[in-house]
Amino acid sequence: MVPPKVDYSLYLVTDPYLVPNGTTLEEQVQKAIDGGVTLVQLREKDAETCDFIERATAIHEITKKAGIPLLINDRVDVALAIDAEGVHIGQEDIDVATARKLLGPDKIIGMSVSYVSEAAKAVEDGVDYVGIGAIYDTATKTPKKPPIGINGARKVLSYLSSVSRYVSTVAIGSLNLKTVRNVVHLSAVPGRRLDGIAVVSAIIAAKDPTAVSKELLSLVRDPPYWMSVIPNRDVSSVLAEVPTVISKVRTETPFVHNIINRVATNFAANVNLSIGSSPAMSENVAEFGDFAAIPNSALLINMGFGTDDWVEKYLAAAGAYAKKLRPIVLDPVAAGASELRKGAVKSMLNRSHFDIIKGNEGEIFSVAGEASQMRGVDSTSNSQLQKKANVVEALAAKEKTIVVLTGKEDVVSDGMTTFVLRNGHRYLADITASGCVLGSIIGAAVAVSLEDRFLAAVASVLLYTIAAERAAVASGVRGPGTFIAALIDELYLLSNATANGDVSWLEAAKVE
Ligand code: 3NM
Ligand code: MG
Repeated sequence: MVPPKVDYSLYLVTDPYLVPNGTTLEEQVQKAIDGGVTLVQLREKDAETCDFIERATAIHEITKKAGIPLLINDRVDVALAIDAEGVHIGQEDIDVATARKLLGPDKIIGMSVSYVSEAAKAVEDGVDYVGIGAIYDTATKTPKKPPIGINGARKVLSYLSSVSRYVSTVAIGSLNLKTVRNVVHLSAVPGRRLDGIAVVSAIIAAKDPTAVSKELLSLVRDPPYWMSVIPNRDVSSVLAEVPTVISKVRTETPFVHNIINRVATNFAANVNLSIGSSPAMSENVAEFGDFAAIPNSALLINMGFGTDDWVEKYLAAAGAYAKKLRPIVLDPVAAGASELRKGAVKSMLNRSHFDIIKGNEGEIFSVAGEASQMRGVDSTSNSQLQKKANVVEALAAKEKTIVVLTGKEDVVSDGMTTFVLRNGHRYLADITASGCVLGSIIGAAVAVSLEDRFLAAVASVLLYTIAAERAAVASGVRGPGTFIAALIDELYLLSNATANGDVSWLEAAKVE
């Protein structure tokens, strides 16, 4: 007999201690099932065997009526006693072979894994699914290992995609309304994604388990806007749309919330104004939610200053914008320069999605976990450029983002299409914060072009680098100081010209 295909989308794991006062575990489970839970695991760490069996019988009545499987945590004997559909076992519990012998071939056996090595063993032992975690620290269970983050889940999925037998997967550990979307969709690798999520407190402790379950299920099933990439793009069709984005910035006045270092603040605000966008420079968590609720808003996180609470602050801001489905640009300033910065970038990528990541070669290579090729090498040789393009494209695909690598040549990729842009001027390297303010322009552009973030990135880079070329030869420009003023002027002039239908400046674009 072929076992029925199990739906792992929303897997409820129970905990008797987290049930709110005035209700029962049984009632909470019923309400959760009403909201769409597809699988239940009864987890009773302290119950006497007779009580465990009694409760399992009651819960099994509920799950049978709903037509969904009930698994028992750890206790194969309890599973046998009530003829449950399977068991979930931990790394330190009964071995899979013994469990399989006792339960037979048709029961579901799942196991907790944190690493590829544990997943490999579980696959070899013949489990039906693995619970990958803990993704994040959780108050529900004292962790034996450090949390593995989205990247840890990605590694296990990547391994499982190479295995011939299909082993199902759920992620566990602080999965809730805030974390589920990123964990499920960002962890996906080519040809493989999580089959679902396992949740304890977010459902069991909820006042309204039905509503929470419904919402969690849609977060698991419906891919967010940033999962779609436009295929088959060519240079001329993207270039043709550049003026639209630049005009829209002027006509729609997007709100760009810059969390940016002090060195760049004034320059960035002036640059935002010059192209028609409306800047705000706020680091006060209390107003992030209000800003994110502004239509046409975008957030720029520029990691220029490594202050004590920076990651928490950035993540609070990112969470506020993600909740409103507004775009977030990350500028991982000096990402590889210290252990502090490397760790900060890692935490950010494990906790948030970014719509566009912009940095120079050293920064982008560090974010991608690649050794930078910068020092002592001619980075403009063809093989070096090819390597850069490969790193940018792979990072964009992995993080479901647009990556902009700035330098003598700028490289932009959505993970599928990669452009090399060759405009710009040497003076950009002679002034401070020239990279930072490009982030502010990208913020404005992506705010009005959420459906095409690659275009927003290309339009931003072209506007900025062509403005720099023109500013460098503008009358009165004698060096970096006068160049800054002329750059702001040129951005202003080009933006206005574009909005008035004059796009002749774009003929200078060098894109391939
Ligand atoms: N197992 P919550 S984490 C039961 O890492 C359990 O294997 C974990 O609870 C593992 O959804 C966990 O409330 C608790 O964070 C998850
Ligand atoms: Mg266990």
